[in-house]
Amino acid sequence: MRIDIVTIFPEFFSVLDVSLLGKARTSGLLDLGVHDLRDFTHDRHRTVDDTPYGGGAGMVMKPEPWGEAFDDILGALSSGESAEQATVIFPSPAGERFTQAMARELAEEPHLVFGCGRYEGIDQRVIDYTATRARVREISLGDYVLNGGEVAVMAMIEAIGRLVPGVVGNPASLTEESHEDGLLEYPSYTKPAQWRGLTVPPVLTSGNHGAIAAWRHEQQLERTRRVRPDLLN
Ligand code: 6GU
Repeated sequence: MRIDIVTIFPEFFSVLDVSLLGKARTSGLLDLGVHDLRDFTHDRHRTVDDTPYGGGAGMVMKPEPWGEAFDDILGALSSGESAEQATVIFPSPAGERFTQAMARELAEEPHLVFGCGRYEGIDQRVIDYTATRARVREISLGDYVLNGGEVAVMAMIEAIGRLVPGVVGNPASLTEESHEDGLLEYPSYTKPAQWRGLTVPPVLTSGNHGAIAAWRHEQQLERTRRVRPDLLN
């Protein structure tokens, strides 16, 4: 999978060098390009924002640098790929809600491009124009506001990247996670069996695999009812 990120904070994404995603990059499973939006400006101050038409608080990101950045990324596609095969994602608290199902869907895509907005947002024409060249989605992490899209994109890339075949060594560990079956995960335990006066639930050391599976499912239901009843309808 090819991933391009456009941002005014490219150094933010250096953490993608480490851990599982870092390994996936080294092995070629993930091909990541981070682009500095300011490299597509032409003025001395490398300006990326301006005051909003119609007035109001804050600044809006100017369309021209975004246009040039996407021309560069979508115009220089590898042989065989056309711009329509790219999915451009704009992280935004005004977008559709990011879910595990969406992560699974996006993990199938050959090319994702993330446009990280800052300030009060990006000039709407950037989104409208890009939608004439590629599939565009505006996606939100949840109902709260971040200063910019960078942290949200990091979360999305981690959720999507781990679902790309080969990135996670043991595929079984992907299906036994919270949200994969619509329920929260059951609690986990390891050795020692006794720790600070707390014991491991006896069923887990019983060797009875049917009883263990039943107990884990009951724990999933109980936890989900208690903290996320909205998942149960
Ligand atoms: Cl994707 N971006 C920003 N700026 N804030 C958010 C968000 C995204 N998701 C939740 N809050």
